[in-house]
Amino acid sequence: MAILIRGGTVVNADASQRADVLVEGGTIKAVGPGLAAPAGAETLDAGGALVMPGGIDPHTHMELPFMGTVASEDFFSGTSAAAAGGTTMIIDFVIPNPQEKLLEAYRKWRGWSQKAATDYSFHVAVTWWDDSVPKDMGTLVEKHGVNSFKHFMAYKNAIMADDEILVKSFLRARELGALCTVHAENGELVFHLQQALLKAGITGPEGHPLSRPPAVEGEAANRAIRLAQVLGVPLYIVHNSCREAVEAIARARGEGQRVFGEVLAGHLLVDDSVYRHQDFATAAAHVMSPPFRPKEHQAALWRALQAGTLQTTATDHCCFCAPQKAMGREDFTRIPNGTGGVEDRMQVLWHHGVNSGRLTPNEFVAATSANAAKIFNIYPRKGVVAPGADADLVVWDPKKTRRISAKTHHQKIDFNIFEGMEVEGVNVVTLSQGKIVWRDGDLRTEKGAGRYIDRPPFPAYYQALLQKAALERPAPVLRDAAE
Ligand code: URQ
Ligand code: ZN
Ligand code: ZN
Repeated sequence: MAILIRGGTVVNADASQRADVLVEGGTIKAVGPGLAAPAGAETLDAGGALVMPGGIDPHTHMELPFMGTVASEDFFSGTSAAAAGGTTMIIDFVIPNPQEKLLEAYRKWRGWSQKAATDYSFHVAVTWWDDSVPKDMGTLVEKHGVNSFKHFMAYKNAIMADDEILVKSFLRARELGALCTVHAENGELVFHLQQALLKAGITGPEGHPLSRPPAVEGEAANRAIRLAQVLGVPLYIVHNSCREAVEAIARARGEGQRVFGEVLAGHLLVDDSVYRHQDFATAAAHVMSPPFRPKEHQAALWRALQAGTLQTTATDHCCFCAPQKAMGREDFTRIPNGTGGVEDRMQVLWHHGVNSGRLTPNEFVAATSANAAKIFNIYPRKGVVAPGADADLVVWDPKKTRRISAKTHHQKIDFNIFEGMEVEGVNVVTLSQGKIVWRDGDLRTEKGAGRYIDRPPFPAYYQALLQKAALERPAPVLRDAAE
């Protein structure tokens, strides 16, 4: 059925305009003033509200098996909670166990995600290497719409990719026209610091940030950037949490290297005092990696988002409830890493980003939707209110308020890292594929309605650019050898 959203202001990453929006059959049919409602169409009066692209969260982990347990949020409840907060698409992660074939892991995750309520896609992690891995990477790109491969530089003795794997995988991704992404923490240093802290008798959650100081993240971010530079591949660094990582990205981008950066809503707003909470459950609930940082890092992250050094925002939504977190009661290295936020991202970023004057509404759309769509090559299907785009939209009331709480959120987790936060500016309606899935507190998502979204490899010009650059200006190490 057609829906005509009347009287709103359409806000895209590039511009805003007073316009009606006509959606039908899951896509946007028309955007413009004074649109006529087709016979039988439902009319939504947006009267003064904003109409924006639905949020895209490029970093979630629904029902992730991790650290001896499984994340409590599943693909249906998580995409439903996301819709309640204005996010209409997630990019989740297939994370093969070492020795697990990438294609088998991909099929397993596709099975789990059948229940998703809104659209989704997958990054695939390269956590080990043998001859099957580059083959499966090729099949995933050529046949399954995967255009991004993740590398955890942390989590030694589990899913950590060492430099050998990084080099082999980055080169294979380049052949395929896929984007390399990294979790940038030096896993060897984390392991050493964890053992030293435990030996010194520090076993509580306060040990978590001590084992992963900003230098551990800054080193890995810079190493990944240099590897990408020498190998001639673009790079996307997930969940940058500290000044050191942002400085590494700013330097590389300033030298013309194609490096993208993501920041989590949590890292922009929550600081490391949470780990010194007397109550184990509260401190443990905030254990995620990289950890929440001292306040000065938040200012650096906001500046980087404003400056365009960081392009996307995400949540790393990876939920574990109190009994699961208690697995690390005697040893902080056993606390499952992860926090929630997929329902709150858009609203906390509007309140602390736009209401504070840090971001314009257009920059908000770029940071919460359009940039992720462009970087992961699904724009303008996603990330814009324009004819032909998927009808994933929010009607946003900048004056409506919400008090965030685990007591009222839709996320399947017994804790909220933004507990008690008052925000002004919320989605009053969310549409997914042209259907109303959220309206004034009424969540109407349907299990299985979500679609898997193919993400094509990057256009040929990407490869041409890379090859041209490599030919014209051999990587430094080759140039030195040539001289
Ligand atoms: O590292 C990640 O991104 C996953 C395993 C979620 N957990 C976390 O602490 N960030
Ligand atoms: Zn990570
Ligand atoms: Zn993650």
